[in-house]
Amino acid sequence: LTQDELKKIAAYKAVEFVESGMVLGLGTGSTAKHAVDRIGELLRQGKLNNIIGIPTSKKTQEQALSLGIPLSDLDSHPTVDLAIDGADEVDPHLNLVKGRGGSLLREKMVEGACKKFVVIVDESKLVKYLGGSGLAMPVEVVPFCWKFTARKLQNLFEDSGCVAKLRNDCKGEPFVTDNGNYVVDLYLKKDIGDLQVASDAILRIAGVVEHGMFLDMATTVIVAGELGITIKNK
Ligand code: DER
Repeated sequence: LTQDELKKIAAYKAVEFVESGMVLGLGTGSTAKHAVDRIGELLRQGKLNNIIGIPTSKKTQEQALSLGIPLSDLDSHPTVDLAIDGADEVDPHLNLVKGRGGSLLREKMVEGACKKFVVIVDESKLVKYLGGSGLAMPVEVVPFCWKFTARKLQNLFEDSGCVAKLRNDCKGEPFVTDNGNYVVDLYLKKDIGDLQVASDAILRIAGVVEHGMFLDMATTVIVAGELGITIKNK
């Protein structure tokens, strides 16, 4: 099975949790895309109805619009019944790294407002500790003096061999989020220790808007692997 087939299997399994009449948080990324497609298909087939989608990015908003999924926002629906989204990393306690797609702020707002947050991943996303994949730990920062903020972030985790890099787009320009901010990616060589302490320290830096660690937020993680599907509950 290809990685995308595994992503699709996890996504379709998550959509089984969707009931008619729900307000749904619609995730962002290649795995969540399959879930949004599936929801659109079930609506079209009449197997689901009265769904309201709360998109976590402009990209997902466009996808949902093209599928005819009725949309709204957190101002109109401050409580969300169920959110389905992917993740970049999942640790054994179901803590997540998200945001390599750049949507972490809106994702964290929507997923923080939901009763159930179902995460969908292929098995490659499982890590022993967050940052363990050696891939980016995203932090959304204001563009104003981003170098100053990036240096503070790098110094915060210097004991973990942290390198902070501004994320650029394909044209070599700074990547700009849906909210008009930049993303500084942290590359860690070692475990950063207590995640809540790390999270609080990051958010104390004035230029930081939000970070990609989603701690104690997932209620269920659906993992699709070569040997089948595993469902982990909080
Ligand atoms: O950017 C994000 O938060 C995405 O949800 C990411 O974490 C997962 O993206 P993927 O499903 O394309 O791997």
